[in-house]
Amino acid sequence: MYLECINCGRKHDISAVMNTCSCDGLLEIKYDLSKISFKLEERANTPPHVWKYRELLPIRGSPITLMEGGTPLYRCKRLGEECGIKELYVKHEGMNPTGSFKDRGMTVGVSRALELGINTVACASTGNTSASMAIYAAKAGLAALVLLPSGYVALGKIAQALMHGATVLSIRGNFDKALTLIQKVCSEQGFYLLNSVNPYRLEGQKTIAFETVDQLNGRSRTNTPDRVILPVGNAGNISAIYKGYREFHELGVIESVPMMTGIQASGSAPITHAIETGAAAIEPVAHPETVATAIRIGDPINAPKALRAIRESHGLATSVTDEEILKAQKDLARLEGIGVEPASAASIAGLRKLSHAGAIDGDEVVVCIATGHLLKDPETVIRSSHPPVEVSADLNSLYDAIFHPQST
Ligand code: AN7
Repeated sequence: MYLECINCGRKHDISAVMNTCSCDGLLEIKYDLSKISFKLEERANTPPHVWKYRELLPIRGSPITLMEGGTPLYRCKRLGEECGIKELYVKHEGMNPTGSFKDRGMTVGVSRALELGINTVACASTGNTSASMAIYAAKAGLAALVLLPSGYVALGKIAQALMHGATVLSIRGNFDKALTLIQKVCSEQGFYLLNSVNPYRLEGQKTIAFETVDQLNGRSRTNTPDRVILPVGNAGNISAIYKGYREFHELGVIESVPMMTGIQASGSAPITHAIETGAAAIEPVAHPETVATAIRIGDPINAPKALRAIRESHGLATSVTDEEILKAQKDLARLEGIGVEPASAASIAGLRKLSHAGAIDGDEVVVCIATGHLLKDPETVIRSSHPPVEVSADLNSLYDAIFHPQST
């Protein structure tokens, strides 16, 4: 194993504690795949979870694990019909221990912090990263420091970070500002940074690709989706999932790599903008805004990796409005019984938009990644729903409310 810069190609020893190259480029963990044999059939009886794929992960000792991964891949017929897609699946990452995909990255990242003997882990977060880091730090006995953008983090996520014992600070500024600050604090204090600029995080998250292949195997006409659609914020997950598919491709487990398709909220869509204009690099959005606070990010740190993932895989990017996001959240909930937070619903809103525009073929096997659970953000649901009707505790009033709702 070694670290390789995606910008200048320089290789660094795996023991180096660094998140970016001396040229400032992003780093990627590389394996000698010619020495690794991986056959799905050989472990058909092992249920999917992150550490099922451990020879493709960068931790050799026992990891800090809370049984992350192994999330359901649901076939969604009703929603598929509505979106014009014959074979649509949703991978519900909200079924992880803290209710988001971040757990896959944190089991690897916190295990790495322990290997290095660092006793404080830290991150900036729109919420889910902080919740996830807090549970793994708790399990590992490490101190956790979290910086949140004040006023823009969903309630459930803050509750998790607090309950699991992290030091939680809200800054008067947005996520991009918080990330710049925490990077400085980590480099000055020797804390271990667990944002997705850390390549160990992405190694855990790439198992979404491995599991999807595992779960489609024998169930669909192909073990590889034609297209993967997911919300993009700091752009780590799309980069990680693409890396996972490329590794499986190189190992001969799959025959093709899916078209990586990123969806952003229209108020914070620098990656979509770069894809649409063909620009080599993103132009940061100074004041990102969206109801999907998880992806309220204007200057995604993994943009170079994400742009490469989308372009190399002949994928797409688009942006969706808050209204489209909230409608998709409701549709997924009511047509399929899958409850997700707004950011996750962006993938469905993007699918619908691209499909209706004719950019996605109805015969493609499509997998949408539902990145976080509905209960992360109950306040947005309450704001967009009619409140429960209060009735007197007697049968007549109850029947009145059930059969003549307008009179109550
Ligand atoms: C539900 O928690 O950035 O593109 O600090 O929570 O890999 O950043 C969350 C991101 C999508 C975007 N869906 O993933 C954080 C944070 C949900 C998320 C994303 C996030 P990336």
